[in-house]
Amino acid sequence: MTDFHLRYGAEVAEALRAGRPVVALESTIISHGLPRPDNLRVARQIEQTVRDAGAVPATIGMVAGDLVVGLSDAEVERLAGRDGVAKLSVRDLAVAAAAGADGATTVAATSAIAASAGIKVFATGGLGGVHREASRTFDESADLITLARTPIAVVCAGVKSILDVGATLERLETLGVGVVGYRTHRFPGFFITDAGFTLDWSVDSPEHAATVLRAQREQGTHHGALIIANPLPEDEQLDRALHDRVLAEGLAMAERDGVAGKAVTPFLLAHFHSATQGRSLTVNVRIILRNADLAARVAVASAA
Ligand code: PSU
Ligand code: MN
Repeated sequence: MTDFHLRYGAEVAEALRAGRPVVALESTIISHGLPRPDNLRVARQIEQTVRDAGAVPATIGMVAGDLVVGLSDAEVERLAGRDGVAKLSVRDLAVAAAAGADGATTVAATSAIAASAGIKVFATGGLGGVHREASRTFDESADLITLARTPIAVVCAGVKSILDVGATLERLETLGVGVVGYRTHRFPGFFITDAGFTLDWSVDSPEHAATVLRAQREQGTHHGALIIANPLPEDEQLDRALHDRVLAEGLAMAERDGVAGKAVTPFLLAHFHSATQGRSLTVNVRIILRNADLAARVAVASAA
């Protein structure tokens, strides 16, 4: 018999025991969201950014069937460098463990694992959401339903503009997931500073965000996530015309090639990175590092 482990990195285990601030990080952006070899360099930069802001990074993923909260540098390198790393949403975790697989966790899987490990804050790039044409394809990311039942703060740059942003916001409302803008009332569209939708609420500091999290816990309304939407400054976003052209092209290619299911998001991201000659990659990296920094500050404020 094999037994199925959930392992903690030593530093993360110690930080959790001591009540020090910890930030969960996902691994799908490393294995499926960013091209090699930049992905490994970026994964390390994300962790360093969290450290620089005073928190401990806990990158989550699966190595040979073991779920690891706080991958070592060698384990991050393994998930970044190999072919055949599976993209794992929540439903895949047990099956992949039984197969002894290597896998990268999505927002859904990472938040579920992080919350059960007692981690309160998670940084990512952008959430999954409702795809365009979802009324026909039913393609809605499991990120949404999972966030509805997972108590964690997720710092992100909204959802990617490849999705139906309005429908995603409607679903988050239905599912009872809190959404606040960070110093803005405009919901960001990942590569784009403003996706064209207004938010009811905003927070203006990490301490303010930490106060919301504490209020959720004290009210007992913390069964779902709090999304902290952190837009890129306007002068750092992807050029709008370039963005719109590449997106239209990518959607047409995905349709033509019959790309479906969990392959859709990686396909469109890879198309962006090649069709913009790396400009979307630069923007993508800035998004993740800014989110890692803010998440660490929220974790520090929450632990204080
Ligand atoms: N956003 C990014 N890059 C990514 C993803 C989101 O900027 O790689 C990944 C996240 O892991 C997210 C997943 O949870 O895509 C959503 O995939 P799907 O649409 O198949 O649920
Ligand atoms: Mn999907």
